[in-house]
Amino acid sequence: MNTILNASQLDRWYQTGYLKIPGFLSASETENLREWVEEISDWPADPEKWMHHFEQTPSGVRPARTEYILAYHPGIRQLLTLGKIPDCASELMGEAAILYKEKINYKYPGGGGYAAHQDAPAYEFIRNHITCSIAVDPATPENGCLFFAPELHQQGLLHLDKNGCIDTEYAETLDWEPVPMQPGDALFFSSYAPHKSPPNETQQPRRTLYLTYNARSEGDLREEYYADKRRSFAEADTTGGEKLKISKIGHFDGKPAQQI
Ligand SMILES: O=C(O)CCC(=O)C(=O)O
Repeated sequence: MNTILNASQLDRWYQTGYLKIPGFLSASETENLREWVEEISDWPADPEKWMHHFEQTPSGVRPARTEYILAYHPGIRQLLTLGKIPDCASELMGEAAILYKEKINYKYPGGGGYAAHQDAPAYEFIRNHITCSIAVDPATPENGCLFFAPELHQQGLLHLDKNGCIDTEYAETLDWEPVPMQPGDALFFSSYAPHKSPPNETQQPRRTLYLTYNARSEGDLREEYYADKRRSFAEADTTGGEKLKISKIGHFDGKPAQQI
């Protein structure tokens, strides 16, 4: 396993449950990523392949998220499966890590925020998981960067509501720290680290990649995760209940919409 992190970064990780690494991608890697994200957001709908999700914003229906990208983009595949991102996830996990899921959240102007939550309840098949987010655009409190409540990631699941989010009253008692990012910065976080984000109140998108890794010793579960997710979304469509979900927990505060 390649080691990348120094002792103070590891201390911060263990203490708070998250770790920002400024300038994690080089300038050319960051520029490639920006171009790839633009290509991917223009992919036409193809329900057999990638999964696009849309939301209603004040300027119309815009992409909210794209996931299940890996097989269709060689550059993204290489970035997510080889080198410093999986190496760093492995180092933080203390054992070899393998990709579980990947998504781009676009958060276009007026795009919705996310209620306080832990990721763990949405990832049913794994026990040990870490997410790496990579900023494509600058992320600020104004355009919807992540906010974390530190030092609670060792406490298992906190008080959850019926949507699988952290109970609102309890969430209000926590101390939330904004984690602004620049393009190419990485932010690793435990799937038990409480986080949330506000809507984008600016006129520019706030695009971010979210890459979740599980311990390889638990198996390669990515296909199983996505097959289950597609099944549960299809069921929600036929029951007419929560159509247009973008996640298995109800943390998205925006307005999911059909592509037009
Ligand atoms: O992109 C964001 O603002 C928050 C995303 C998030 O927490 C999630 O997708 O679970």
